[in-house]
Amino acid sequence: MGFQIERIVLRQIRMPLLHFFETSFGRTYERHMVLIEVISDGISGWGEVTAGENPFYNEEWTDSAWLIARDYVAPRVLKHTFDSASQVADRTSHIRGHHMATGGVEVAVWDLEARRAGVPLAKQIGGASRAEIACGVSIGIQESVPQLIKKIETEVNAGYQRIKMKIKPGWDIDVIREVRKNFPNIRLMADANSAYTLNDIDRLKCLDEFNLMMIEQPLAHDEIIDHVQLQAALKTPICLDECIRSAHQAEQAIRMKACGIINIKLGRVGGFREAKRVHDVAQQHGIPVWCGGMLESGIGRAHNIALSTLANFVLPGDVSASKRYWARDIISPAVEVSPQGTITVPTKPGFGYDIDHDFLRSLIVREETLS
Ligand code: OSB
Ligand code: MG
Repeated sequence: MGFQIERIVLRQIRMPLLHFFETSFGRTYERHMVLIEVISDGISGWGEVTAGENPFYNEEWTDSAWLIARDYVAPRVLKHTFDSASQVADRTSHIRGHHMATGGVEVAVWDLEARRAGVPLAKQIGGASRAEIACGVSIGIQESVPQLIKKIETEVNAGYQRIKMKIKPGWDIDVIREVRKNFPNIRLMADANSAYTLNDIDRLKCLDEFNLMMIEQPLAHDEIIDHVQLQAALKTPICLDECIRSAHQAEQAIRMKACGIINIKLGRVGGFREAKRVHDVAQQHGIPVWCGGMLESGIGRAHNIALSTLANFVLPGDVSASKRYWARDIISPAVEVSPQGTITVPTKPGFGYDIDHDFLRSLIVREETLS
């Protein structure tokens, strides 16, 4: 049965992080995220735009996402009759880039569809292949090596199944060597967020000795071919993050042997429809995937949990407990991780957590209703 979206509410919220998060492209102290509520027949679906505060991870940021969602996505989605949420992406496929803004609306409609059907979002997207998902953590660049060692120890003791550390030129070989000395057997990986070029090939080859599970996005954010050359020179598998914005690019990267693993982020590929396609193409080629994170609030986190239940999400993702980021999350209960490093997939309809509306209201920076 078809449905129409009668109203879309955009809300920008501000959430200070408990600890700053530093990558090769900069530090984040607080998040400004755009939340999307889509309403049909008195039922609401919720989504989160995963863009950062600045156009440094990709071209999007909070303000661009607000404008794209308001002026280009909402008019194409409002009052249109959809037979299924998988059709939403077609309405915005003429927009170049801005996948996080379009994806924020798309995932909200999937949540709405799941609630209308009375089923968990994980089931609605064709996942639910597992009742719990495996969790890793992403640890930012720290002020000192001892501080990094301490953080890793905390997370290993909490049960997380793999540790990802951020690297950049000058915070790489010597730091990883120190980490390996302290933790010889943990599942460890490094994420460069595009901080290197092919001129650094010898430096990157040095990382082979540390038995890393993978090196994530070492080279330019839009450069698949250079990764082919680097992968041929490395024993460690390359995992692509920034480079993979569509299933087509995933297939090209895999066929060219630019990577052995793919990190799938809902926002980066524009929502569940394309994320499922990336997942499927990787699965057909025997390439494992895992779910990346963008320092999401509980709403984006819940969507990531649902995504992680697709069958080929066989590696621990960057989906971790709410309390690692926030003094208080906007969902209830907060996302919790077991001592075995797993999150139990919720079984309620939709994304499966309650929204703490009073708390959410207190975080709002701006709000606009479109109908
Ligand atoms: O490259 O995976 C990344 C955070 C912001 C931007 C890019 C990335 C990240 C993370 C954090 O690694 C993942 C998380 O804990 O949400
Ligand atoms: Mg990354």
